[in-house]
Amino acid sequence: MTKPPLTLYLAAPRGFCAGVDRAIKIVEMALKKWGAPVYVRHEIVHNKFVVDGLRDKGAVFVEELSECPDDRPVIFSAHGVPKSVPSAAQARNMIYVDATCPLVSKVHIEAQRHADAGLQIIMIGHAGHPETVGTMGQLPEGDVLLVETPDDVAAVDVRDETRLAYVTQTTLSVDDTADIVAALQARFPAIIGPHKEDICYATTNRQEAVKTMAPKCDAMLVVGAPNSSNSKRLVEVGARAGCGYAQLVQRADDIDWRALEGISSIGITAGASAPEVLINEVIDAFKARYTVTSELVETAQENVEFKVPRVLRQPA
Ligand code: 10G
Ligand code: SF4
Repeated sequence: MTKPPLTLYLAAPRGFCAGVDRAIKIVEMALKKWGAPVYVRHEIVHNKFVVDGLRDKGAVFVEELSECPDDRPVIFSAHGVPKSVPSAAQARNMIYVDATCPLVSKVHIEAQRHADAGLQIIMIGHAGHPETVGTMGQLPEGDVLLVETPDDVAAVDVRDETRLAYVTQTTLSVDDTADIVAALQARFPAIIGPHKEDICYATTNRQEAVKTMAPKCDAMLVVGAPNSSNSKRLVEVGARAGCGYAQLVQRADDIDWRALEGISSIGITAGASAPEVLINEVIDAFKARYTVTSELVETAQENVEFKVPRVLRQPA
């Protein structure tokens, strides 16, 4: 049987960002330096394949520091942690390595700096997401106000309208965040913030590539996990940019071939925590069913790299 033709658009940039790359390296190097088991507080990045692979090498994933023994090293995930977490590790004399992405740490420092200047902070983020919990946890409980939508901005109850600053999660939708920032600036003209928001280069670039790719595609797949905020935003961005079918898949097994019947083009991208091997698996699944012509949709080139912490660069 001859295979039907299919144009496969591949977004670039896609997949691993510099913060994810560094966080995974930190766990691998910690395992080499200290041997197994090394504990990791929260999924190092939101990807089951990555987590399972590290577990096989001896990493033990837990949600809370209280689940770790005192005498084994612990790593904090790339999403960041409240200040109380390293403090508790210190109090227990534990060896810990913070794999928080430097771009998230930058937001933590920003929040602290605003608070030191006497400003009350409003965070734009998703309630309960570990990055939001970590950033809000840089300051005492209740000090940081959270808004998720422009409606939340209308309802927020601030201490002093003239002494406010905002910070954001790094993986939000660029467009939705612009609306929330505009609502904040309209209600609180004196509010201080970053140049635009704290959304990182990787989030911005992946969303931009999807915006360019989506209108060309009959359908679009985002390789990523259901708990991956940045991956879910890519699905939304694709749908909003005009792609009639945009779906998150963890790997090739998740593809709903029925839903794709009759397509002549497919767009593929991946969230910042999805490894390239899973993207290739998805591409190969299309190649098995279609005569594929591939086209790269490249809207930016990335060359960001972050160093691992010094403790891992030194011999044990
Ligand atoms: O997109 P989220 O924040 O859910 O995380 P992820 O692990 O899927 O991707 C990498 C992004 C971070 C580590 C948060 S800055
Ligand atoms: Fe860092 Fe951005 Fe990657 Fe988050 S998504 S780990 S902020 S580079």
